[in-house]
Amino acid sequence: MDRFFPEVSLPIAFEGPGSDNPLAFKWYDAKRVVAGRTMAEHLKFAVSYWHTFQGTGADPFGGGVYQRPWKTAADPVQQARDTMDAAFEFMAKLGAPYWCFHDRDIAPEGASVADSARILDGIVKQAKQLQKATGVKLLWGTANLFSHARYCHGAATNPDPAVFAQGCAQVRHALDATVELGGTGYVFWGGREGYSTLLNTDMKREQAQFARLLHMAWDYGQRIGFKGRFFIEPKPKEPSTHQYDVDAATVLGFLREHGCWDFVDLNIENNHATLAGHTFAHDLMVASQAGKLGSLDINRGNPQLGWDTDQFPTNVDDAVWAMHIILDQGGLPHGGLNFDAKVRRGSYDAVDLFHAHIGGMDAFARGLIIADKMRQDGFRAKHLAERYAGWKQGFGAEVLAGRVTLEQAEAEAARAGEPRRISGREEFLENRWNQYLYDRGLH
Ligand code: XUL
Ligand code: CO
Repeated sequence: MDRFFPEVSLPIAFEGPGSDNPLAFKWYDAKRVVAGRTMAEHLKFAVSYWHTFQGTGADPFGGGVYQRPWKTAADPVQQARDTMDAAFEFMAKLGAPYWCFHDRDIAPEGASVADSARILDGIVKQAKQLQKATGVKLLWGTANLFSHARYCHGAATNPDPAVFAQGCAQVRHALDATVELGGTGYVFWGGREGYSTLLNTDMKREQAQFARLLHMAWDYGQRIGFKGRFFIEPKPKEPSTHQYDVDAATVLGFLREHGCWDFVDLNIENNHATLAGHTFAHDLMVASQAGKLGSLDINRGNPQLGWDTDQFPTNVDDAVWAMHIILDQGGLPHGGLNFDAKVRRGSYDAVDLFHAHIGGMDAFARGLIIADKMRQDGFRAKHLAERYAGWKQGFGAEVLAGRVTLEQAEAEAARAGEPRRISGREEFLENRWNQYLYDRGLH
């Protein structure tokens, strides 16, 4: 298997934090046990097919710049086959346990609905064989309902039911592919499920249409034996001016309103959370506290640019928060850590793809080690327990149990007098946080 990446030999090995080898892991040691499970069990990394193998380096100011050896065949189906071979060669050499795809990343669209389904089925057969040969598994699948011109005004939320039907056809076959390849999740990211102006848009109607698609897809999934979960991936804007799935809290409200609570969890993406004006940790926490954190897209944004830059996750701070929240909720039974990240336009070489993924895997492995240590020490839990101790007994506990009226609370205020001011200790906690990250030599 040295057809597309001859410069890297199989597989990338763990060499530890002292290693200078750029093609070795410094922290990610698949077999190492942390918090009772191996790193491989905690860190279900997934390579995103669209960025890593179909990315061209194009941006709004210029077209593609990469020259990928798997994209030379003139026939689009042959090119798709070569790309699939390249993908599994890369993932096997990297030691990535999972992958994720959109239908149109892996197979080109055909001349008709039936033709597209036939092409996709052929590529899925090839992928299944490659999964078997390499041991790389599918984390989740999805349908691209945003690139084709017909989806300009949305897919499920389109004013034209004929476009809705086209979207359904794609979702059906993408679900078939996900089941065939053993995926444990299926993602709905609403690329153009939003609007540009209220002058031509009925938001309530459009959101009801999207809910119908979810119900129809879940019903179909159950009939074909899909054992995983649906994930909605929130994002506030881009490409739509206003996207309906703004952030975790908005999607949770949508799920409750439209009867989708029981079968849809959330896939939280770092760069989408920051576009919504939150931190990654905020949206992860909102989803997790609702019991709805299903999976993560772990890229990062860029504070200077302010759009969806989808950079590789080298920020250990974000990784610590993510792994802390995941450990607190006991893992991600159906989801994992999808990169959804692309190398920069100027990172032309295939070896840059290795550097990018190795760095991301190491950042999250470090995040796991540090979060585990914080949790063992009770760093956050102890502070929270102390801070909210007043609500555990006496007046606080009575209020929460619903046994106190507004007048009784007033009587308590009069009795107890002016409360003592209690510091939130924010700077102290930030210093401690940095000690865990930088000073304690955690290996
Ligand atoms: C786009 C994005 C998508 C989804 C899957 O911003 O994040 O790639 O992850 O459709
Ligand atoms: Co994403």
